[in-house]
Amino acid sequence: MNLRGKFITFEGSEGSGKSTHIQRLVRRLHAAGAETFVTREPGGTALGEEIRHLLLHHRSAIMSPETELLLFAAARAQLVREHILPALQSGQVVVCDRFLDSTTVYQGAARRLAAESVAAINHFAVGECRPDLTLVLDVPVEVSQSRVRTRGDGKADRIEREDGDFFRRVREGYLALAQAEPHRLAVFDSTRPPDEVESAIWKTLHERLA
Ligand code: T5A
Repeated sequence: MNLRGKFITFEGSEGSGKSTHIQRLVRRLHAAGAETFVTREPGGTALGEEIRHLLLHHRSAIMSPETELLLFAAARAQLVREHILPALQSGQVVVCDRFLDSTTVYQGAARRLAAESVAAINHFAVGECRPDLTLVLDVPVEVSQSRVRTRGDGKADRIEREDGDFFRRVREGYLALAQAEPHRLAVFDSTRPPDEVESAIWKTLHERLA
């Protein structure tokens, strides 16, 4: 399988298993001889990590949805130009923990900002830089919340403090996106044992990107 210059993103609610499966996928990619560049959103650059802090841990909980949208877009615009495009051009496989679809779902479906405005800002931020494959890890809201609670640090960030209805809209938003773009997005039941999900992801990579 030649994955040179492919762009793979992971999406899903909090605690859905993105970090877990990124680590597992990268191990398999290295074993298969691929060079990888692994990053996350928001963040991945010095500037982006500062924006991440503002978004998730700013001492004031008050932030308008419009401000939130623009801050996520600003972090992403930097990450794309500083790291993602150069890595793709050099033939690395780029694996990113969240990308454009997070904004479509969290700021669009869940915060209910107008879909056209979200799409326009998304386009301005990344241009034509789009994932080749997006792996959506799906878990019910109750599972997501219980995994976040037992994660260890005991502290919920600004977005994790939203209520169950917000996260139901997040989940539905991802499932609707996957229906709208079935060629790019693949959904995995992430309540299944991690080994099983890992094998299903690897099989999908072969089927979609070989
Ligand atoms: N956001 C982000 C927006 O609103 N708009 C945007 O445009 C962007 C980019 C980012 C926040 O910002 C929002 C979304 C988020 O609220 P984050 O910290 O990057 O926050 O993302 P989180 O989703 O919160 O990351 P988490 O680390 O909480 O979740 P993961 O990475 O999905 O989950 P993971 O792998 O750490 O697993 C959580 C726990 O579940 C277990 C793991 O062992 C771990 O303990 N687990 C399983 N248990 C049983 N079975 C399985 N199959 C399991 N898989 C994992």
